[in-house]
Amino acid sequence: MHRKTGVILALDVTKKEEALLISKEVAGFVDAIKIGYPLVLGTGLSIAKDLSKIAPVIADFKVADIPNTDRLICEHVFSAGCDAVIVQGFTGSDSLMECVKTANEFQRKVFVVAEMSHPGGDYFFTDAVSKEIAALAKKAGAFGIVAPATRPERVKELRAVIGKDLKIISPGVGAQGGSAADTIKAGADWVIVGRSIYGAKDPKAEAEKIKKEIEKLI
Ligand code: 3DU
Repeated sequence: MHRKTGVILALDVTKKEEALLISKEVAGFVDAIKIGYPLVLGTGLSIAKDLSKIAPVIADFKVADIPNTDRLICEHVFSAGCDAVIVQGFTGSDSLMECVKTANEFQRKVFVVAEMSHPGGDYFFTDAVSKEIAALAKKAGAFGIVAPATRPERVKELRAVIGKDLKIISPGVGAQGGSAADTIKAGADWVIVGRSIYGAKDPKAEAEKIKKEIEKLI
């Protein structure tokens, strides 16, 4: 996954045709496509292989189980063609390390949710917890963390915890109120954008607009 545009498409549509159409349209303006339960439950995990021909695919399953189950999930995700998986860190170091170990075996990547972007997202993910999860992600050898674009100040603080080695991907831009430019300025490597792009009349124009908003900052 290389940063060219700084934009990741969150593809939460549920029909295969729509998913492929939008992905092909915006392909030049995003660096990866994030898929999750809505699309995979709607179409099946085989959609990952189709999309991986267009852009690297990140599987947002927020994996949160015991190490053995986590490993089984990650093996399926990577075998299906996904370049990275998003997992929870609150399960503890053994679960997290099993995800990273599995990713390394497949030469793929793990992102760890450090804090969520919705209004209730900092209720359990308090300052201390988020920072501890971010530190754990670093210790476990994750590729990066997920931090909220709706709270750029938290992106900045979490960047200070992980340093420069780990990447930050940030959901919450657009529909949830976050600004792409402010999020990148706060230290995120990529913004994750869903509804503002796939729900737009012209997804390509919207993706291009966000790419242009941050191109001088990356
Ligand atoms: O709000 P949007 O439509 O731009 O989509 C944001 C995506 O990122 C969506 O797939 C959601 O499930 C995911 N996400 C968050 O919004 C917030 C998080 O903390 C983690 C993932």
